[in-house]
Amino acid sequence: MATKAFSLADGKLAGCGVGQTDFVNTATTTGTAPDGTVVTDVSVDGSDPDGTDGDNNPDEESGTPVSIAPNPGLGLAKRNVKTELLPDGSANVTFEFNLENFGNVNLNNLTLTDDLAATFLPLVQ
Ligand SMILES: [Ca+2]
Ligand SMILES: [Ca+2]
Repeated sequence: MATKAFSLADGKLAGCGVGQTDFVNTATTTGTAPDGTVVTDVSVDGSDPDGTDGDNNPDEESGTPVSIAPNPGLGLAKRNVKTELLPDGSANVTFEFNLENFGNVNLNNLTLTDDLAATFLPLVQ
């Protein structure tokens, strides 16, 4: 038996399907004999292509489960979009906030707090 290990894009699963950490997947192999006969098989979960029955027939097919550990991550960026000086000496300041889920699970109960008073007091009205 010849065995060759393959990796998928250097082992990195892009995105990992945010909100999903459990997957089931099958692979397909195909080969062509010298007489042109094409043979193919769909994978069976485990390390033996013959499955567990030992009958020299690889007709078993089953998905291989993959579980990726939950890895929550959240990022926040804030920028000053515009600052307008008003005739009365006050200012209107417009901020933009961008939140990004950097993890592989959904996040609930998101909150965003910007304590303007901590920075601009006593300017905040
Ligand atoms: Ca078999
Ligand atoms: Ca098979």
